[in-house]
Amino acid sequence: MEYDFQAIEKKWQKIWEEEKAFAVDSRPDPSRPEFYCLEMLPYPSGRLHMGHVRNYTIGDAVARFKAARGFKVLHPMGWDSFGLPAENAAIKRRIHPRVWTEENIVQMRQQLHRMGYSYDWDREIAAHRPEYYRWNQWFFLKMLERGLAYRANRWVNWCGTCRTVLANEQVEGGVCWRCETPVARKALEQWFLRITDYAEELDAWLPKLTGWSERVRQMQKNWIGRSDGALIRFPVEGVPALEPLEIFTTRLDTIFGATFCLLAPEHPAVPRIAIGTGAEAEVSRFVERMMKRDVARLDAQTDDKEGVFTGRSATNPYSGERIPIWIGNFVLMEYGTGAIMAVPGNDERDHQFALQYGLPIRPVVRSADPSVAPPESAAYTEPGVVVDSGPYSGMTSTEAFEAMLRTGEEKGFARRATQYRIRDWGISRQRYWGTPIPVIHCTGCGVVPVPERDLPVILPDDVELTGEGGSPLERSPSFTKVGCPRCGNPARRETDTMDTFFDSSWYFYRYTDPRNELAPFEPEAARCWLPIDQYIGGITHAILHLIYCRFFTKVMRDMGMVDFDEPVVRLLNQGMVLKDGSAMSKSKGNVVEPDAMVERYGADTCRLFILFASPPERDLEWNEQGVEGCHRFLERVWRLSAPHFGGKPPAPAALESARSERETALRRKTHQTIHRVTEDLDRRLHFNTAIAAVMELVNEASLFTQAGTESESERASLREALSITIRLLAPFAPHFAEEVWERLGEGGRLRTLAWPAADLALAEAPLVEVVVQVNGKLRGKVTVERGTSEAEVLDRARSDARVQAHLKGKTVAKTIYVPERLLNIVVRG
Ligand code: ANZ
Ligand code: ZN
Repeated sequence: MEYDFQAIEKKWQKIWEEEKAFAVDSRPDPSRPEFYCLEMLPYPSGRLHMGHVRNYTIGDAVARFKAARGFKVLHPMGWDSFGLPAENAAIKRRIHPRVWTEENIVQMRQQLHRMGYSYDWDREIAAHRPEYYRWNQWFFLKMLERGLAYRANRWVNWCGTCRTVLANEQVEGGVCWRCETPVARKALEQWFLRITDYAEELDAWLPKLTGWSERVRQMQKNWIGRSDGALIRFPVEGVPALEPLEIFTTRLDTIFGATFCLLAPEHPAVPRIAIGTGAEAEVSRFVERMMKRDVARLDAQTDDKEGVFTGRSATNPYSGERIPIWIGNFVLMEYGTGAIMAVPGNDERDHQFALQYGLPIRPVVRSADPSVAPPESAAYTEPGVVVDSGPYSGMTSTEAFEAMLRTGEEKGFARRATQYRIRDWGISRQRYWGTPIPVIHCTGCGVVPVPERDLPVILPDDVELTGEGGSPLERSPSFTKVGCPRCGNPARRETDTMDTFFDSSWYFYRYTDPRNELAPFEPEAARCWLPIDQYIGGITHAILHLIYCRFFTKVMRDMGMVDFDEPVVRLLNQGMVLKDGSAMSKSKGNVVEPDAMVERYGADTCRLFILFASPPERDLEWNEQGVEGCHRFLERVWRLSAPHFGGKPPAPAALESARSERETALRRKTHQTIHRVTEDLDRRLHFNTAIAAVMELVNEASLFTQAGTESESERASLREALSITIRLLAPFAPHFAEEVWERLGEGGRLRTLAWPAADLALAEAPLVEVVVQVNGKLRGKVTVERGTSEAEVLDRARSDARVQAHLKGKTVAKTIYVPERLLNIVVRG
């Protein structure tokens, strides 16, 4: 009897489908607590890759394990189906994005099906369908009402190849994240979401996300970039119409060392400041040149320092000193106030700038340790002791900061301020394949929201996609021409569509109530399932997606839609799948196709290999020998079980009479394995060690089988080992497990059976082996009962002949005892 994995996998997939095995309702069930297990939904490219397979295999093992542990598990799947690739395919192959996307979904659903994942397919959603994206539009309108969505003319990052605006997050090292074209800047009216309103809370909650890795929390912390400092006003000389220059600093303690001020090239004072100084021409040439850079240089550290003098001076409100105002390339308009005081003696960038233009350098903070000399040709950037700073001299940096702030607050030119590096989220895309932003532009009324009853604003079909310039929707008169909902006059529809990160910011709420036509979801349904108990996805989403969905949840909470603060309790970021040491990619030619692997070895083998080969957070090296090894393991379990197929399970009473040494040993191993696997899955999701434990049990069961079974109780102990093996394998190799289970005649579906419980009394090893050393060298071993005292172990050790030989004629100075492991006897003489 062969292990015919293809027939078996088909059979069980069909049964699960017919039995709607993984469908759940949202009615609370006191006997089964809810567990929401979620994997990040894929973009339907048309082909599942190994990264997906790993992500979803981990999720499926969690879902199946939790279900067996008595939870009612929500485990849904859907499609992040709006976005650029569909549009690019349309341009290249003249196929409508909808058709292309739907075809891809059919294919990928089929591939997921073949893997045997336990999804509740009745809850499937797809972002590009009007019944989904109408709720994107609804959320947008709610945010508009609450002042969280707004329009602004902003410098945006523009990718000339993709012909679209890029979010800062989509610019990587100055180039487009997708096509690597250098990013240019462009001024455009854009829609923004005021995520900065939540910056403080998004930051403050990070330490409470204890089910997230430190790494992801740190990445989010850096992205949010909270910075505590002060805003100081410097009056500008000679231009009475100009407001005092406000600067943001985290180092108020250094203000006596400010030898010039710097403005960002985009600073609003720049166009006027140089008027009448003679510096106008040079300033405007410089600014023009600067405007050609991309917007997203959040890390300007590496830029060469460049600047120009404006011809004007400002007054340091603390020292009364007049200092020149320059414009500098490394000052960002997007951060703080876009203006800084430069302290070249204590800030490295300012130091380089001062050297370049011969500006004075005056350190005002030194090390608190007087023997540490100030650096020769660099800034002393640490906090320390303040010097040459009038009444503040001699204070520590912290004391000086606080004292200066108090003075400045009293005199009205300083205030405490916190800045965040995170920017408002630009959601406008000049693209076709996305959610239309539901507003109408009317010459009389301005921006008018589409009334809720008119949702969804349907994406029109009659749009020619050429890949040339501008927004495709602009070219669809049937779409753009519309009556103003307020005054009825002819008006024009907004043609921007939404960033697809909008779609994925709340999709996991929709799964709880996917067919609701009156609301994005029923609060009851969301309350039943959310927050997500276990979320699994790639580390690439550590920042964007995972900040946006936290933001959405907080907005929904403030709208009264949910009553919790954070959407994800436990987060697992699985590692990558590598081949020959690098990520699988078409260009490297090292792609392993899931379909081919499933064809050759079966889904269960692939799943088992993926879970066994590496702990989930680590990278996994694809290795076909490893896959074969897993396949042979399943075959071995099959062969071990086959003689029991069709037989009758032994009566449980037979187990109770188990007496012989080998029976006890096997039963101990069986229950130890239950215990280990359960702990590994419950606590750490370490499938690899769990599977290794099952493999050990299978070894023992093989040896036991080889030696033959004589009594009824021996046969019962072996059957126990086998049936436990099958049950423990079920989350990893579910088709295989169900099939063997059925053939063993155990009755019922494995999937509906509770997880086995370890009998801890049986699992306990009654005897332990203690290594005995004399002066650190191995001299013997003694077998003692658990819990034996140190004195008794020493006694037993002394009675061992080899140990005795080494103790002869010496005195025991002391003993070091590691309970149940090791006894080291230290002797003298
Ligand atoms: C004077 C000073 C002296 C500063 C010193 C630092 C060290 P973080 O911690 O990142 O918030 N800064 C403020 N706005 C800026 C902008 N728009 N573009 C570039 N730099 C800007 O950094 C805050 C510090 O970065 C501020 O404190 C300011 O320089 C600079 F020894 O003020 B500091
Ligand atoms: Zn109007």
